[in-house]
Amino acid sequence: MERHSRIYVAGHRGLVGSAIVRALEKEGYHNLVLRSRKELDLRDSRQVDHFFLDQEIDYVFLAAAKVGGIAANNDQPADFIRDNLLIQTNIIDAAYRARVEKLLFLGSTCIYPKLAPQPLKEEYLLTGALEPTNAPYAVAKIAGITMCQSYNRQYGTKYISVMPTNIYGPNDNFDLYSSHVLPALLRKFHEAKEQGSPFVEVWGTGNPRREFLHADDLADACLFLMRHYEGDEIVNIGVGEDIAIKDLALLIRKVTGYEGEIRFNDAVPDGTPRKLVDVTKLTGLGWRAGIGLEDGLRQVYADFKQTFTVKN
Ligand code: GFB
Repeated sequence: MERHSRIYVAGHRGLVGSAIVRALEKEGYHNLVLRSRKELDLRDSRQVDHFFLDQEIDYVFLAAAKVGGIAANNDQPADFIRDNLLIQTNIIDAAYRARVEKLLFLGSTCIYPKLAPQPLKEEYLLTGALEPTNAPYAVAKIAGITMCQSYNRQYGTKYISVMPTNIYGPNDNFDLYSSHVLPALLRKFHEAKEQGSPFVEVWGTGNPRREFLHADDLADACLFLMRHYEGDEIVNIGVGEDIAIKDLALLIRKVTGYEGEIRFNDAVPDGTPRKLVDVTKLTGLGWRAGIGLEDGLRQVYADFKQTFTVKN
């Protein structure tokens, strides 16, 4: 990637896309092409084709997706599989026809089998049954990976696919129904402290383990891989350490300064018991995460307190 390359970041207002834009701008890439959802509906193939033929894009970071936490995934399976298949298919195909130089596709660690051995190695893809709460999302992401590999094989494109673990950071979704666990708990503990509530409800048993990577680290890894990796094989992006949800809740209680009780609601599903990625391949290529969880949480909490307002 040259400093003047035309770089399209799909999904630039989201948690991941906005972090990629920050990282690109910080490193002097000044020819970014960005379109809001209103300006370009990525689910519409005609709009996407026209955009690519018109814009002469050199590089694509495909961070646009319909995403959500366990409840949203579980309740809206059709929306998750349809929107993600449409968005990624339209972009991957239009990018090929517009002769884009290179494309980076963002997947997710939920593509791995529910009960795969831990840590999750890249080769475990398609070796077992998926976690049912997010299988439609995972199947769409697996289709995206296979599309990238197939276009490389048949058309000689340079498409790479990366599998980030659970991401957190600025511009996250803090809606209590559709968000992921970390922003949900930050908001719940913050509001419980403000309102003097005696307890905070944490979904599930608290036993599942998750790995959390700051979006700025993820963006840095994406730029690194865009510049230094070429190949069909997927690459995990993570920190190599995980934490039980119950310990995450304790850490967030500490960061927010809340002193009340934590109650677990095991009527809500736990989802996958554990999702820790093996980052051997990525560290072998020369990249390592730099932001520790507690530091990252403090930073996101400070940002949340300044910027968050309840809509409606
Ligand atoms: O982050 P999360 O929604 O998604 O939930 P997944 C992780 C764990 O935290 C689950 C528990 O065991 C939840 O039950 N949890 C506890 C909570 N309290 C809360 C809460 O207040 N809100 C939420 N959301 N969870 C998603 C997938 O799986 O992860 C997506 O559905 C995607 O497809 C994404 O892969 C990264 O980690 O279970």
